[in-house]
Amino acid sequence: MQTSTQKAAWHDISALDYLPSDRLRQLQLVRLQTLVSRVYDNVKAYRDRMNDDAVKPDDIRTLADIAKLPFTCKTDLRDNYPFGLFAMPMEKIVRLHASSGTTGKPIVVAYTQNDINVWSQVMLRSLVAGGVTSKDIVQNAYGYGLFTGGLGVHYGAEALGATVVPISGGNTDRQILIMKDFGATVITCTPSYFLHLIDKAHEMGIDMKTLKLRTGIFGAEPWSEPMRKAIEDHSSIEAFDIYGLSEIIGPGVSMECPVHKGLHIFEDHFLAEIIDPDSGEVLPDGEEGEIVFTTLTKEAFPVLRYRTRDISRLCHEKCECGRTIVRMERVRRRSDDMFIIRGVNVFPSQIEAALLEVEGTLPHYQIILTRDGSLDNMTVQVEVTEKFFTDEVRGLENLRRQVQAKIESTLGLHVTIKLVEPKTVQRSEGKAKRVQDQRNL
Ligand code: DLL
Repeated sequence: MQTSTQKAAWHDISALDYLPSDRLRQLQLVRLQTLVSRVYDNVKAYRDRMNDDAVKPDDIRTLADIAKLPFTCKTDLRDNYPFGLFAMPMEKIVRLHASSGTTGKPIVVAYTQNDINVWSQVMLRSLVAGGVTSKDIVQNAYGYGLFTGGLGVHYGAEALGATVVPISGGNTDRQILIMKDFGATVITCTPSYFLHLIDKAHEMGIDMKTLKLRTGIFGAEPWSEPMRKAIEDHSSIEAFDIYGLSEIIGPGVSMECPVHKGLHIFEDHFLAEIIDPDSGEVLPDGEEGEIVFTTLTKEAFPVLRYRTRDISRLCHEKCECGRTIVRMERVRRRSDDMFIIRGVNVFPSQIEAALLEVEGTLPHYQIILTRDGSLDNMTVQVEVTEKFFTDEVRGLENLRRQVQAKIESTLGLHVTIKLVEPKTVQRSEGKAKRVQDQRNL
């Protein structure tokens, strides 16, 4: 049974989501000033950059003064691989994680015991926002290991007093059996992996709707409203979006509440700005741009104005749920997932949205880019429902034309559509890889 002290503890922690905004701003300013002095004193790379820009810790007098500080980019982290940006000696560091990225060396991130506590707390607040309680059984299918997903969710769920099933990713048949036999009420994994779990359950003759699962906490990759609908239509769960990145802490930077109108950023720990990705200029509230975070409380691996490459916008209006902390719009794309084909900028999310509007398609697709002489070609392989696949050829051809027309009108580009049988597009146990660029650019 949960004791009254534990109960008070999670209520107290979650109360930070409802701080009056003047108190929150005050807290952020004090934390920002402390952080800037600390990185200036302890991390040579930050001190050098600030000296180059002629800015000193004392110049930070208001929150808006953050704009005087230099940005940090992924390349700065790579240049200081592995431990160059740590602000604490190794004896104070209790955990390392790493994110592989697509090219080059991984990014290594570090945590002190205090950082782990902060991480557990923001994850606890995330789970509370998703309606999870100590009575829940959380099947945690995010990967355990250097990836932050598994252990991040694990510690938050334990701090809340929920029962964690640390199953990690993969072994899909076993996931379904455990889900059923243990009576899991919450599933945490990437949204694409959950779609795979739905298919697998179906194959095993198990209807997801008859299980006890009622909540899904999905993140680590972009997903869309049609994907939420597909998930909710095939199970009895309410699907929540959770966002985060290793460089900032891992999962638990922001999380949806039951209103599902954006993700609340735990801004007493992570100060967010939106900038124009080209000029670096800070944009006003409500405008779309690249989201930049400053970690206000991290000890081992603090970051100043980290450029995430994720595109979003901020909304400071109070949410219907009563939380006062700022919301970010769900991340549908990254500025660097964009590919250019025949001079046109394309984001995979545009293709996903267009194809899911056509009835008969499934949210499993892959985009293949090839080059024939000097001409670039784009092929979209998309799975269609069993019903369409067994239908007469005319029906299938009709569907192919509809998908093609939808994508071509969205992008203004010719595209080849290949409709494929259900379960033929490669599934991932973690983040889905949507684009295969075979052009050798
Ligand atoms: O993916 C942390 C995480 C684990 C978040 C579990 C949520 C759940 P990284 O591997 O460092 O960390 O990847 C971070 O993934 O910059 C985004 O581009 C993308 N991403 C993460 N969450 C979302 C989301 C984890 N909810 C990168 N929607 C980020 C869209 C997301 N993209």
